[in-house]
Amino acid sequence: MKAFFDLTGGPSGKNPQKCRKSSDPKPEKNASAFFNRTNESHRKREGVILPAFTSRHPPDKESLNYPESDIFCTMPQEAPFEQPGPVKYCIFGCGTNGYNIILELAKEHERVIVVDKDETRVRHLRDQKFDAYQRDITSSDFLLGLPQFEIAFIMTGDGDVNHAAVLTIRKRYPGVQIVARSTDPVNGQKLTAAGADYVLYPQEVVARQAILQVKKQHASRISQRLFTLLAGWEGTLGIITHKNPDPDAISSAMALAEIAKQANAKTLVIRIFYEGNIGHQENRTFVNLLDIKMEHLTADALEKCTYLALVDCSGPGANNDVPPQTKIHIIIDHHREGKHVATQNSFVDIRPGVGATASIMTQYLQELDVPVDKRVATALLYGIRTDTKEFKRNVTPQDLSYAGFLLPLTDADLLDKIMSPSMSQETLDVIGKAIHERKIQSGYLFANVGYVMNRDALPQAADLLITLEGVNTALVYGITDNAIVISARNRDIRLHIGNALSEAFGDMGDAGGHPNMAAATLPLHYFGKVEDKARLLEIVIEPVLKKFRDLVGLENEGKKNGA
Ligand SMILES: [Mn+2]
Repeated sequence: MKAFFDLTGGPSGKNPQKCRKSSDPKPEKNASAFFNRTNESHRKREGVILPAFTSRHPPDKESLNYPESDIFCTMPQEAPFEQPGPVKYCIFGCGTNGYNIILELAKEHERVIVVDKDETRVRHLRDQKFDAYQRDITSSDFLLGLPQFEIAFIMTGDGDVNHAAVLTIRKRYPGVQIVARSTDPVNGQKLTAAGADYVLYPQEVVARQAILQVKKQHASRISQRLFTLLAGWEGTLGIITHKNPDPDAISSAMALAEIAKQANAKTLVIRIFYEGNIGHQENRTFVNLLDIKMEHLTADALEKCTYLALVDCSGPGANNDVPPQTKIHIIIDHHREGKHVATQNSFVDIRPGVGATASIMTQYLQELDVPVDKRVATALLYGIRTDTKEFKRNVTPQDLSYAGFLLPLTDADLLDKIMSPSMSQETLDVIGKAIHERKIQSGYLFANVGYVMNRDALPQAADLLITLEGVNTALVYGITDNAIVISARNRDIRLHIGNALSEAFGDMGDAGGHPNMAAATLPLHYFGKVEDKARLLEIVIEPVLKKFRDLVGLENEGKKNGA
């Protein structure tokens, strides 16, 4: 379990930003202002701007597929007819790629002019009523006589030719948006340096499109599989979250329950289970406000379930106390270090690339067209936000797109209430005690908070103490009914606090985390039977912490200083 995130409560409630806050508007490009003015004067003169390409003869595609690198150098001819008003798009190089762009734009009734070096090709284009010009785009004056455009596609198959064209266009029209076709990454860099706004790799576009489509299809298939599976079940489905569940786990369980209800309202009873506790006040507020029915997982309850599903953890025993050999029917998760046991006929969907299980669950809801009520949408959005640290950690475009799908379905007031929960008396006491009891040695802060009912106060105390001047690493520790709990924060880049805790305490219990935040839970049975908890902490904590001090070199330093 070393690889898991802060075991003492996951994301700490550090005033998350309001999600409805939109980003600042982007400054407009100066080009549009320039072209708008031109538009106006044209409109005044010509009255109406005719839509381009409303009726076209089917073009003869074959005749246009000439090699793109032959460069003709004849005198530029004028276009056969003039179109009123400014031209929006200009396509330079009309091989297969350029030609397809023209066709796509024509479908959207966009105004397009075409420039190519090949006389025959230009003639064919004109025959199809395209506004085509013959130019050698490597010459410095190829823009002469061309109507103005706002967007340039430079599409020849020759990287150097495209590079020369980008330079010329950028020099003449600083505000024009330039899309340039690249032949290889080095050429791509040259095009960007020359002023291309967007560099296009046709091979990459094909690959990306193919993968996107396949993934879409796959998502729809597995969603159907899950639905069919649930529809055929009879009995009780137990949905189990990971230990001390966070909003990602809880909201994912809710979403799976919704899907199960939709698939099978008649013969399937759905129960949601958790272990540990829901301690962090934000998480408690979350469960209370959203009225989520969750039960403590017991061996008895486990036995009563006909089917078991795990969400936000990758298998029995992975951050949950489900016995490792238990048959699990559904596993949906996004953790990297999953060690799931593949069992026959079970449904496993683990996507380590995705920022939150809630994102995966949102996709299921979307794919299956399951109605998403306000509670579920609010929970899922909150789950995605907390698991991605407000869209800052492990976030993928999918997470953002699912968050975007959920946003209009959520209850903004509810979200507000969840995110600004009141602090419990105990948390305040623990923080107070941590401040009072702090001891600092060479940038390390240690704070003993004694007995705590709720371990989630610890990371909050550590979050606060790490901000203290002169402190690089903060360890806050205390004792609960069954374990010694340590929460650590670190901002010394030379130290990986997760690895340090794992190394010092890994053999006594669960310990580990990230370079900057980590936690340890050391079960009391490891230290033998002692009745008085506070006394036990006193007895064991010094030898326990000594292991850490030795590891980071604090113990020797103490001796040196003492000597
Ligand atoms: Mn998660």
